[in-house]
Amino acid sequence: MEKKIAMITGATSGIGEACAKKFAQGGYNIIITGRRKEKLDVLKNQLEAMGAEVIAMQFDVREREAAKKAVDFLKGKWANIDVLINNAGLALGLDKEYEGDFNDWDTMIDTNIKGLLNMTRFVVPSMVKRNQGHIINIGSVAGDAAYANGNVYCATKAAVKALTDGLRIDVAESEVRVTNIKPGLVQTNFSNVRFHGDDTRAENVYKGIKPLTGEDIADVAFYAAAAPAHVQIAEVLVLATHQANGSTIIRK
Ligand code: NDP
Ligand code: 8X3
Repeated sequence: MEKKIAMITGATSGIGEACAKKFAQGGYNIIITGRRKEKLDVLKNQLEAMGAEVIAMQFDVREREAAKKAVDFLKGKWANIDVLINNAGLALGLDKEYEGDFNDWDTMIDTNIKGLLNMTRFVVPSMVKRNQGHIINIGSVAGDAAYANGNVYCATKAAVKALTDGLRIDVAESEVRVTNIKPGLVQTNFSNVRFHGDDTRAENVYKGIKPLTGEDIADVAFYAAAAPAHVQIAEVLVLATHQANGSTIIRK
C-alpha cells in the first residue's frame, strides 16, 4: 500500500521536527519545510534512515509566491498530501501592547496568521477535490486568553483558532478533517527566538516546572491523524501538569 504523506511547516526545530520524526516512524512519507537549509538537510537524512521518503523544501511561509511554488512543485504521489501540519510560527518579545516593537508585531502576524493562511490556501483545494485530508494547525493556550505582555502573540493564536474553526465549517461537506492543537509550555527554541537569543531569559521560562516536549505534541498530532475517518479531533489543549492556563503556572 502507498504510504501517506505529511507536510510539516517549520520542521527545522522543536514541535515541527518532532512531528516529522513521529510521522516518519508512523509510516508516512514526509515533506519538511523551513528557512534553514542546513537543518532541513540533517533532518532529511534522519527521516530517511527511519525508512521515510522525504522532500525538503526551503522557503519562508510569509512569502506567498514561494509557498505557492513549493506546493506546485509537488507532482505525482507527492501532490496528494494527506496531512498538513501548519506549525511554523513564533513569538517575538514580551512587551506591553503600548510599547511593543512594530517589526516584532509584523513578523508574528505575517508568519502565524498569513503564513498559515498561505499554506492552507495552496494545499487544501487538492484535499477537498480528492475528498481526503487533514489539516492540523498548531495554535496555543495563548489563543484562549491573553496573558500579561502576550498581547500580539496571543492575538495571532486566537486568530489560528478562528481560522481553524472557519476552515472546519468550510470543508464540512467533505471527508477533510481540521484540528487545532493548543500547547502550553513546550521547551523548544521558542523562547530563545522570543527573547532574540537571550538564552538565560529563555531558560527561566521553564524554571521550576517540567515543561512539555516537542515529542509530547507530536504524539497528540499523530493521535489526531490516526483516528478513524469518522472521528474529527477538533481541538486539543495540552498543558504541562503544573500549568493550569496561559497565566497560572506553579513553579517548585
Ligand atoms: P521553534 O522555534 O523550536 O520552531 C519554530 C519553527 O518554525 C522552526 O522550524 C522555524 O524554522 C519555523 N519558522 C519560523 N518562522 C518561519 C517562517 N517565516 N517560514 C518558515 N518557517 C518558519 O518553536 P516551536 O517548535 O515551539 O514552535 C512551533 C509552533 O508551536 C509555533 O507556531 C508556536 O507558536 C507553537 N507553540 C509553541 C509553544 C511552546 O511553548 N514552544 C506552545 C504553543 C504553541 P526556520 O527558522 O528554519 O524557518
Ligand atoms: C506558546 C506558549 O504560553 O508561552 O504559545 O504563549 S506560551
